[in-house]
Amino acid sequence: MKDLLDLSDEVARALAAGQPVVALESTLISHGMPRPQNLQTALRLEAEVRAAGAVPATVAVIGGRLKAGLRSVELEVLAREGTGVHKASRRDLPLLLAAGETGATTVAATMLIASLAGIRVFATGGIGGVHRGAATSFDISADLMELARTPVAVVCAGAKAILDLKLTLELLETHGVPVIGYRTDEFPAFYSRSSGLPVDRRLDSAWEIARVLKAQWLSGAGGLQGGVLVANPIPPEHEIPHERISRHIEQALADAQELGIEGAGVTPFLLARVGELTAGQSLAANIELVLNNARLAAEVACALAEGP
Ligand code: PSU
Ligand code: MN
Repeated sequence: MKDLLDLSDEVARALAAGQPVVALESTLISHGMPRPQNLQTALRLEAEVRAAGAVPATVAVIGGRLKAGLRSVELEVLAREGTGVHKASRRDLPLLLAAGETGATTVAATMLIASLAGIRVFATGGIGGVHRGAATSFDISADLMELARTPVAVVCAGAKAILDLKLTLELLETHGVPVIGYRTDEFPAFYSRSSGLPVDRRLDSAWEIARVLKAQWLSGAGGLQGGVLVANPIPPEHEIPHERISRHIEQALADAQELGIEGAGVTPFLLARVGELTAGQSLAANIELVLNNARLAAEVACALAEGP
């Protein structure tokens, strides 16, 4: 698949020189946020990574090529087309490549492409997980299976309460994915800092996180292959407390069910609906938490690049 991968010049140079690089996903641009905040956020994310001393590599599939590091016109296309471009998870990649099509990559597909490129650290907003009612719907995000198999650290603000967070953590444990809480003992719930559910280990510095990544991939353990989840709570000043957001989430879930929304459409629908119901407050929180994740990811990438 490496033959199908294009790195931007900047990303290629940084990787060759062993400099820190942070992957960014593109589904959050096309399917996760409305215009015009989506493009603004994509650009701010890249700036945030640079300000922290790393090189950003936004990932997507453009015209049947895997890309790490997008040109601004490519970012603009994803932002403008929105849900008109494919939402590309692992299973979609061969289909888009064969057809020469364009797709915005989810956490799963971004991890896979980052790993092919040799990028070890990736910042997103929230990961996909086990949906509520998965016992009958079987709706479990491919993000979890990718975390099980692909050696990339994913910095996120936890997972949204549109999901079943307890089952999401159960499945991560089953698949051997360590869950680190950055300056927290609790797995954060995206808009809210707490979920009442514990992380596997609290760590208070990027340096300590980098040490776990080295242990995971390089240690005497022979190199474990999977990913690591780094959960970074939304900054307190931008948090929407659980009591305030939960009724909107319940409403959005009920609407999705009534409209019969299924499969890959579920997460984008719920995000957009919660955005409407909170009159944009959830979007503002979403933007702040993803910027916060880009900063931490860049710090971790810098610590990782510093060697032993
Ligand atoms: N969660 C968010 N915002 C997002 C997504 C998840 O808060 O934009 C996107 C990510 O790209 C994630 C995908 O990988 O949704 C998960 O989709 P699904 O549940 O269909 O696997
Ligand atoms: Mn799904």
